[in-house]
Amino acid sequence: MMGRWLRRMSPLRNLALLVAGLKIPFRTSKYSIQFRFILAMPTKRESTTLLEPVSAKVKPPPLYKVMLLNDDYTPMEFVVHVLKKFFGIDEERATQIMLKVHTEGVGVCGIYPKDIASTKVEQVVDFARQHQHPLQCTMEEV
Ligand code: TYC
Repeated sequence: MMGRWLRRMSPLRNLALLVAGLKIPFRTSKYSIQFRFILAMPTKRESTTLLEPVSAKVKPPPLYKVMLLNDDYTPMEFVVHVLKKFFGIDEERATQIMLKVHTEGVGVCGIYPKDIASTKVEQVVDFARQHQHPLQCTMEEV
């Protein structure tokens, strides 16, 4: 009996709650409306969930190291040029990395988010092929 009355009154009740939540400041000529949170007992027809807990677990994006591989044909000067042009490395550091690759077989040029790393790999391989060098560049998650 009371439940049916409450349900029938529901739109009115919601309006009353909304008006109760309005705030009209005195000193301005124009009205501004602010909505406050209203704690209300939900009726049967309304959703009972007002606020849901939100998961705040946000992982940083995975990083990838971009590497050069050694081969017997690509000129040393070309590798140094690639390191300077695509990875912003200065001459001295580029020479060190090139020699590391030459002696150890592999060396890291930089560490980037996935899409940047794959763009670097593509740019280096394209550039090497344009100059007919077999230089290999690859990436691997850190
Ligand atoms: N090994 C090459 C040479 O002797 C030089 C080289 C260095 C090639 C690094 C590739 O990633 C490389 N000319």
